[in-house]
Formats: sequence, C-alpha cells, structure tokens
Amino acid sequence: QSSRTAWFEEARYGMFIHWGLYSAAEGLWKGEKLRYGNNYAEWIRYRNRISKEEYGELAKRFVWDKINPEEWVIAAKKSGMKYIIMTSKHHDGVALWDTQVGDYSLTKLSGSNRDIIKELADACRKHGLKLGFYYSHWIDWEHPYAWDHNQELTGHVTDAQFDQYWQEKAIPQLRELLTNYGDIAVMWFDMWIPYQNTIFKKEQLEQAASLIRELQPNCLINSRLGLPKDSKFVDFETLGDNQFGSSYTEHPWETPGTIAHSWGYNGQEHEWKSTGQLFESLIGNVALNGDFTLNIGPRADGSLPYESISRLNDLGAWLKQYGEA
Ligand code: JFZ
Repeated sequence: QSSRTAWFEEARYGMFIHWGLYSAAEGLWKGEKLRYGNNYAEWIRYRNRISKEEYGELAKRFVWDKINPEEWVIAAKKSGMKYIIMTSKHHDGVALWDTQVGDYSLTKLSGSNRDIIKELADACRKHGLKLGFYYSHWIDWEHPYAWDHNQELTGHVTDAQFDQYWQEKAIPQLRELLTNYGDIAVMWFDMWIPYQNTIFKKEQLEQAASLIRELQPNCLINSRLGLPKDSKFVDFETLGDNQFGSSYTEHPWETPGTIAHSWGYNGQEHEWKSTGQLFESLIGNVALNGDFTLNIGPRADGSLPYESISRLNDLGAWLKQYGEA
C-alpha cells in the first residue's frame, strides 16, 4: 500500500472537476434556485424534482465548439497541481464517457459524439498529470434501483433490486472506465461517512475493489468506497468536504475542497474563498502531508469563472515562491 500511495503523498495538490448536465442548469431550473438542502448546483435534479427526460434536455445547451478539456489540464498544471479527479458519473447517473452501458450519457444525450473522458485522458497524458475518476457508486437518480436516500424519486429499493443496479450498471461502467482510458491513478468514490456500513454488502464493495486491483493495479481507492479505512483495499482517507487533517490524522489523507461553495457551476455563486484562505489550507495540508484536491466547476461551454482562474494562478505563483511547486 505504501509504494502504491508514494506518488500521491508526494503530489499533495490536485484538481477536482465537477462537470455534467447540471453545469448547463447553473443552479437554476425554470428560474428557480435549489429548493432545499446543501445548495450544491449538481444536486438540482433531485432538489427540484426534475424528470429524467427534462433533465436530459440540458445536454442540448452544451457549446461543443468551445469545449476543450485540455484548457482545464493547462490551468491545473499552471497552479502546480499534479493530478485531476474528474466526475465520470455523478449522482444524476449521466455518464461523461461514451458508455455502452445504457444510453444515458452526455455523448448520446447531446448528439455531439464527443467522449470528454477520452479527451481529458489524452490531455492529462500530454501534460504529464495523473487522472482519476469520481464515480457515484451508490446514488444514481437515473436507475430505478440505485440508492435514493430519501426515497423521494424511486421509493423503497430491496437488496435484490439494489444488487441488480450494481451488477447491470455500476460494475460494467467501472470496467469500461478502467479498461478504455489508459492508466487511471485514482478511483474516487463518494459514499458519505454516515451511510458507510449501510446499503452495500461488503461483498459488493470488495467486488468493485477487486476489479480495480485486477484492471489497474496502481490505482488508488479512497475511503468513501465505504470499506473500513484499514481495509487492504483502501489506500487513503477522504475527509469531509473542505475538512482538513491534523497531526493526528492517519496518513495518507486527502481534503476535497471548493474555491466557492458549490462543486458544480452555480451562476449565483457568492461564497468565493480568498486566495489567502485557500493557500493557508493548501500549505497546511502540505505541511502535514495531506493532499488538497481543489475543485473547479466549468460552465457548459467549458469556460471557468474568472474567480477560479485567478485563484488557481495565484496559488501557482505562491507555491513557486513559498511552497513546493
Ligand atoms: C458529495 C456529493 O454529494 C457532492 O455533490 C460533491 O460531489 C462532493 C464532493 O461529494 O458530498 C458529500 C460527500 C461526503 C460528505 C458530505 C458531502 N461527508 O462524508 O460528510
């Protein structure tokens, strides 16, 4: 395990990217903001009870002649980041790659025939950054039998039905991601700490972890897969959103952080952190040998808010001057 995580403990700073259909909604649906909850723009389908069909229409708003994932990679590199974790499938169940498992993908819904995951993988290889995938393995609002924690969309799901989702969608999609895009450095799962040891059978999680080890032996698995932190399958601990480690946190650990509040692009975002705050977090993590995975939420044309660009550039300059670039 220590040899596998050596690069990660050395890297310490990477980019998270939340990009998907929700990026085109920009935190609004028919003029209405998210009705309740954590005001994360990527949750709009659930919070505002948007139908699967209507939500899929958002794919028509993407501006394909402007979208270029290489721009995100260059911004990451300029900031001193060493890896990128990309949402391959978020809770909305939309695959960002040209999946053959069902047809609920950005590629098919947009009619663009573009495979953003392949384009990003190629750009990461070109610029020497490692690539990892965020995959929402439990919550999937597209599939009738995936987890819907308030049973607000699909109602009660039996263990057998949940396993049907697991075997017919999640596992085959993980296999595609781990087979078709070259070396994958991290599989970043997202089961919330309070839900761990529920919903999944240990065998199901070990099935996913064994698949990762089989297809990508060097790929790191984070603690939000839902297996115990001391499992042989867990390579590092992901702390709560924007929660930082301390001298007492077991190594290696990682903080997923936001420049503002929402992970997905939110047109009304107003909680931008200052570069100073972000630098403090980054240097704090570096000093304590934790990783800081700082998020950007590109728009549906691929562009970044200037607040994100300016803070990423500042952090890169400060790291060169005061930290370890
Ligand atoms: C989850 C997602 O729901 C959210 O949309 C975003 O992708 C974020 C990175 O991850 O949000 C979480 C996940 C875990 C906790 C809290 C919010 N947690 O363990 O406290």
